[in-house]
Amino acid sequence: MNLDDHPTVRRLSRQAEGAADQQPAGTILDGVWLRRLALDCGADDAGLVEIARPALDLQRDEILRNYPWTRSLLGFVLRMAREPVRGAPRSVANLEFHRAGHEVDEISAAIVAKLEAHGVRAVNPSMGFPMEMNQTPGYAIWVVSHKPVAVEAGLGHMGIHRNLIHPQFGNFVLLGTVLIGCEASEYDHPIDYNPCLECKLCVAACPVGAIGSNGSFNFSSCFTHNYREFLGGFTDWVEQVADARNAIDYRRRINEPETASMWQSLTYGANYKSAYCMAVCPAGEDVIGPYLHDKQQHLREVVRPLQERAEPVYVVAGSDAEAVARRKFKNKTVKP
Ligand code: B12
Ligand code: SF4
Repeated sequence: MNLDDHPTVRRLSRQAEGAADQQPAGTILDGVWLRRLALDCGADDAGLVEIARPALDLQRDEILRNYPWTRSLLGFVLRMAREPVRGAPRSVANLEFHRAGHEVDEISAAIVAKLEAHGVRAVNPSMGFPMEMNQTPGYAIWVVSHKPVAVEAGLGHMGIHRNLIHPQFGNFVLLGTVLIGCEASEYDHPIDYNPCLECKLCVAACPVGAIGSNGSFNFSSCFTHNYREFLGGFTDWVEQVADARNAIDYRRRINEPETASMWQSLTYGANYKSAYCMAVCPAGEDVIGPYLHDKQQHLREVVRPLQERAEPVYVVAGSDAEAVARRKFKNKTVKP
């Protein structure tokens, strides 16, 4: 068929010029309107960053490789409920991580739908998973790294524990980013102080010592334990199943609660094992009050129950994480 004769093409070509579904190149969107759009779609705070911002150097090529039309990034935060994240039962904390995570994805999708209706190209990379698991070597599996965008968008700074701390909501936020095909009339910039108090409660609470008091972060320690039921740990579990000689040998390697926990993650969404760094953080205007009022109470009610919680801790044999877990946490069972 001749493309010019197709009904869709004929209908479009009859329409007046300018009615095509893409904004003309060079369109500048109102920054106030864009931030308002994010809030109207459910975000709790939002900011804008231009693609040329030097702080995006590490990820610009990758963003443009996938979406070469990107001109601006709309970063936003969604508040999480604090008490569910803080309490010892991780099933409750994980419910809140999943709920808020899905909400971030829905907000991003709503923003993209609105922009598309205005003829603006836009894309909503996921909050966390799914990611690009078959990524070209040398590239990250995530499509956008939300934290640097959020920092540049004026939504907070990373604390010692590397989570973004919003000046008001503290670290109890999840992040989203929408890539936009137009420039904005104005952009945001990092806030002029770090809400992190350097109290180092995150350092004290992490069961595998992943957070250094100098702000260094041991990816492997966190990933091995906290992500036991995500990608890396799942592979190990599959290999244990494959290597087990029989059911008794399997149960020797992986006990019943661990199997049940893996089933739960596969059925209801993967569950984090700790996130204690986030749970104990007292920073942020809405969060800090009770901590300033009575630090001992914060230690008693939030920090110690997590430190004293009896639970398996997953480590690479012979690692720093194994040494820390054995030395500092007598109630925990170290599983190399
Ligand atoms: C990869 C990843 C992880 C990895 C690595 C974490 C990390 N710090 O980068 C692992 C699996 C460990 C992880 C764990 C968690 N994550 Co995560 N994760 C991501 C992801 C996909 C990308 C992160 C990223 O951009 N990393 C690159 C840069 C920016 O990270 P970075 O902090 O600078 O640290 C890296 C390097 O700079 C370097 N580094 C760090 N410090 C130092 C110091 C020195 C001196 C040097 C040389 C290098 C160095 O090593 C780090 C690890 O690679 C994002 C989602 C996304 N698409 O953005 C979520 C994200 C960062 N995670 C998030 C969350 C909630 C968590 C957990 C709390 C999950 C949980 N419920 O338990 C934990 C917290 C762990 C922690 N304290 O950081 C949230 C953070 C929300 C917030 N308020 O900041 C995000 C933004 C998801 C979201 N959409 O909200 N995560
Ligand atoms: S727990 Fe304390 S040191 Fe750690 S990030 Fe929060 S305020 Fe900073």
